[in-house]
Amino acid sequence: MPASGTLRNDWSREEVRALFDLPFADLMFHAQRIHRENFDPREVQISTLLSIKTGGCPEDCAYCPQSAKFDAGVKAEKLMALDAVLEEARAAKAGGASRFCMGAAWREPKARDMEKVCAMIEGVKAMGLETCVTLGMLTEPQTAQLKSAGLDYYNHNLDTSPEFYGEIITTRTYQERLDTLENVRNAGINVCCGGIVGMGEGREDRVGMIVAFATLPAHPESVPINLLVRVAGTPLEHQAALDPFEFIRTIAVARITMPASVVRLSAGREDMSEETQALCFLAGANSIFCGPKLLTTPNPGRDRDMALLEKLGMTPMA
Ligand code: SAM
Ligand code: DTB
Ligand code: SF4
Repeated sequence: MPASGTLRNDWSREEVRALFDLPFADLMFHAQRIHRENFDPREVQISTLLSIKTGGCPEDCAYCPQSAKFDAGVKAEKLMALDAVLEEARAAKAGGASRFCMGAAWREPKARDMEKVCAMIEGVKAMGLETCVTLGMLTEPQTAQLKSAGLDYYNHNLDTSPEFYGEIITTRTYQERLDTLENVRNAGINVCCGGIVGMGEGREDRVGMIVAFATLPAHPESVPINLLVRVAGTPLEHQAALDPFEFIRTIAVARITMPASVVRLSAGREDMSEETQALCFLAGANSIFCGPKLLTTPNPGRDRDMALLEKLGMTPMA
């Protein structure tokens, strides 16, 4: 086992596989020890999501209800107006969120989109919220522009292992994702990079996905682990449900390999028992999306989440 507190980005597949293979109690014990050395286990960071540009996306990500290639009943909309975005951000802040994440169903933003999104970032930041956006692929000048607008985090997921990736997305390469992540990192913006489990990948793909995050030149500051939301009309609609213990193991291995990163128990909580969510927190997850909607799909509402946190003696991170 690695010395605790040490950040390593030379994780091998064998090491990560061995973590996944540990007896559950040993894996949880190890994850909790690392978690407690780096964080207060009672605290959970709260982010709120808003889809600022919904649907009509040219990409073919098999999980996504916003792709124009499938009919998941999501209506394509234009980029939201600044005022409406700021109103949502104010409500998120009042609801206890510390970060406001704005998502757009784009392959990449155009110049005029960039100006509008930068105004949104400036407005949200002025309210005292941390800002995060996810807009697809970015060039170096675009990352610089976002940085000057005051962007704190950029979300761009690798989604799965390099080997399984081609089964899920054909319109954008793994390397293009890595290039965007490098541009974001070089601009001095915090990186939020995670993936999805439960898409029909095997244990070895979950190993490969964690290795991909943990061997980036620097660990992402934020690592969202999404459980596939099986949306009718997408190719993954009938995917078999993943065993919750496999999801919890993925969280624990993310925590152990990236000790200082905030690991987000991201999409999929609507279909998860409170007990599974509690085990995810014990495994080292310390962030959630709060609010009744993710981008287009339902999420437990604020009241249910606050009741769960209360039962567990957990509190929102300032
Ligand atoms: N269009 C941009 C992009 O993909 O880079 C940003 C928005 S995209 C919706 C953000 C992330 O949401 C995806 O990378 C994926 O990991 C996650 N996501 C989308 N649909 C999902 C689903 N049905 N279940 C779980 N996660 C999902
Ligand atoms: C991430 O990893 N998960 C969030 C956020 N980054 C943008 C999105 C989840 C979307 C779930 C499907 C939907 O609501 O459309
Ligand atoms: Fe488009 Fe992002 Fe959905 Fe892929 S995940 S189809 S890029 S909105």
